[in-house]
Amino acid sequence: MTLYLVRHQHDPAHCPAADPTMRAPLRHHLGGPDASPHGVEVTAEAVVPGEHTFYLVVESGDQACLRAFLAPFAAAGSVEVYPASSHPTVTASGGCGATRPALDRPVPALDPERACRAAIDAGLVVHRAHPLNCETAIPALIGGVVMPSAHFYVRNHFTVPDLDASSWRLTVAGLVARPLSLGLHDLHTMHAQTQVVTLECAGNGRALLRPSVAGEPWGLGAVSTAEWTGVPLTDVLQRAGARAEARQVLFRGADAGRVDGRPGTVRFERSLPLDDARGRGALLAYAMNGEPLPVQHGYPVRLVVPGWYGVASVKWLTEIELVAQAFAGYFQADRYVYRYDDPDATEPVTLQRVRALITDPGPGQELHPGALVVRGVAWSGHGPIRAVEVSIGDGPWRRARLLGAREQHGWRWWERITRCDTPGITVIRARASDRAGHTQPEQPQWNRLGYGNNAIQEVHVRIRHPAPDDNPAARPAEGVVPSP
Ligand SMILES: Nc1nc2c(c(=O)[nH]1)N[C@H]1C(S)=C(S)[C@@H](COP(=O)(O)O)O[C@H]1N2
Ligand SMILES: [Mo]
Repeated sequence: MTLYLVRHQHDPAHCPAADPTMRAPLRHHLGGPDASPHGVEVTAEAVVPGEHTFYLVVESGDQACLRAFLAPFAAAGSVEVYPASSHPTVTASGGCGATRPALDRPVPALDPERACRAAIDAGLVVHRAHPLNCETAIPALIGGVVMPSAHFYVRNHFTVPDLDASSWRLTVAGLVARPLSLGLHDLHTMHAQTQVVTLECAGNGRALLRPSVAGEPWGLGAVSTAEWTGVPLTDVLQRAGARAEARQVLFRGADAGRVDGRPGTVRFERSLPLDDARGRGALLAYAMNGEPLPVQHGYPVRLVVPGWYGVASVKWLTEIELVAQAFAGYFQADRYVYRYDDPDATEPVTLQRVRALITDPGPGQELHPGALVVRGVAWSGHGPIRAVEVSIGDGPWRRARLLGAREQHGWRWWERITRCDTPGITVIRARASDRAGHTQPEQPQWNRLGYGNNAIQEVHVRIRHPAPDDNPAARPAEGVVPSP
């Protein structure tokens, strides 16, 4: 569906709204069931009184349908149709005057406009429309262990490929005994596994770093959890048979484009050491929450590497290649490395650092004094969560209760029921530790590209003054203005 703005004007001497023979049919045409057979949805309409001008905001699958729908207006006067964008889409794209980045499209791409509008409609926080990048609104994380796929954050480097599953192939080549070319049907007939896995972008929390760094300005919502179904990667590697010289497994997505500092067009490619490719429970996933993968999450097949930052989980996977040397592609060597002030001290971005997120209460929320429930999620790529502790108003750290099933690679829900009676601004903090012995730092470990910020989160809330009836001692004396 495309958004259109329509302007209709007519001769004041022949105002259809004043004509008893036209009034009712027109009203019926606009408000009644007439619009849907034309594939047109009227989302807003307004008349400028006295100007004989009428505006419509409509969505339509194509302009011919829209023109057919507008025929009665064309008969009564002029009709102008403008393809339009919603305000958030334009803002996310860099404004009205912004030129769309010229992205190479080696394969058919999802309409960026539509993808962006669908993300906005789903309540995602869109940081960029081209390529589409959006984070989950923190309140949308609240709920079950997994979350609806529509609320899952989206991180893209290039335009989203719109692949045809019937012709899609996954090739397994390089240092293998038996090169493979697998179709989706081949994967469906292999042994399937389902796992709950939390994906987090390595840049999650980047916007909170000081001094600030360039890159997508993620708040704390570039993390989500889904139930993924697919074929264990190790089964496919076994079928192909790694040769003795093979050290790394390279994964190539169908998406490509231009990047800083490298000539020509670059594919989205990432490698894993062979041991990690075999031993971490990685999946060639074709389903997310029991449905085929949504296009923006890698349809028809993506890699899911549990415990690793999301960059390892290559979407729109088309090629697997076994190689003897460390891979030094753009997304492996130029990006997704921790660069500190010392240029020699660089490290690759690998496992998710331990972190707790407070989903409730939200920042700036006003609360009544008394019982206070703090809840959220916690995860670590290094192992299961050992404990989550909560501190209220700079008070001591107190254990939260870990809730629900312990998924091997999914986040854990936690909750602490406590009290807070002191009116005013109060800081709530939560800190997680994992069974591998890691815990969260007070301050982020700043790095040039802004990865892995797992500093302890702070949420400031306002505790209201108790109502005078609750506590007569708190009642302000006559003539005294209570402090705000
Ligand atoms: N082919 C391809 N795979 C990709 C990416 C990409 O841009 N292209 N982005 C990666 C990054 S950085 C992250 S955080 C995850 C995001 O997955 P999601 O969009 O399903 O949340 O996909 C990874 N896989
Ligand atoms: Mo990412």
